[in-house]
Amino acid sequence: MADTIGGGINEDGSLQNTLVIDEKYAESIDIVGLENAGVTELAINSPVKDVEIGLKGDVDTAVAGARLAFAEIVNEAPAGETASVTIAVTKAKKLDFTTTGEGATDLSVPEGRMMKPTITTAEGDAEDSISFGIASTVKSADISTGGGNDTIVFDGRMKGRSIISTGDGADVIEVNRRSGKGKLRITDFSSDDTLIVDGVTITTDNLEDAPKWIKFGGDPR
Ligand SMILES: [Ca+2]
Repeated sequence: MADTIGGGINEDGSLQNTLVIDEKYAESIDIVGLENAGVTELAINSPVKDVEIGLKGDVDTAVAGARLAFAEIVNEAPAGETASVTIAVTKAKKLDFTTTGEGATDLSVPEGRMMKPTITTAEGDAEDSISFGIASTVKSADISTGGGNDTIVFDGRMKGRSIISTGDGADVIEVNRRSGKGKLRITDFSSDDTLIVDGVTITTDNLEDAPKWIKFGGDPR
């Protein structure tokens, strides 16, 4: 059995962000509406598997606390809206973020370990922002941001091999690898895109200036 919990009700009666969790985990998550800040905070008190969060794009969501495994976050926001979510848990294993509609994504991971996440934002022209902060560790991420001018920032520790595809648009990828020996592959880096590594701007005109641990083009494996 699973419980469906609304993050709240809008003035027009529509349901805000929804949370679906197996009822055996119901006591593991506190849902705190931070009214003044306009944020729904999910406080994870003990490790939770298989939580599903549906983002409608109307209320920002913050997930904080203990470990998450196989969490599914679905951006259901309509075109023109942005689903904003901050994930600051100790460790998130195999997070699956997908966008079903045309809404934009603003995903921030300021801290904690993000292990093998798959993040897929809108295929269309939504302008997405994905950032991993200085207190975060990202290992072997698979990120695809589709059309639109997207921004992806890595400021923390990097491990494993991450693969990103930024699609059409003028995309900006900023990498300030704080520690770790993680590798990065950008599958579709084009003349519209900009890569900034430790303050050095790299375009298709000076790919040779990129560090060796950043590769371009399709995955040869
Ligand atoms: Ca793009």
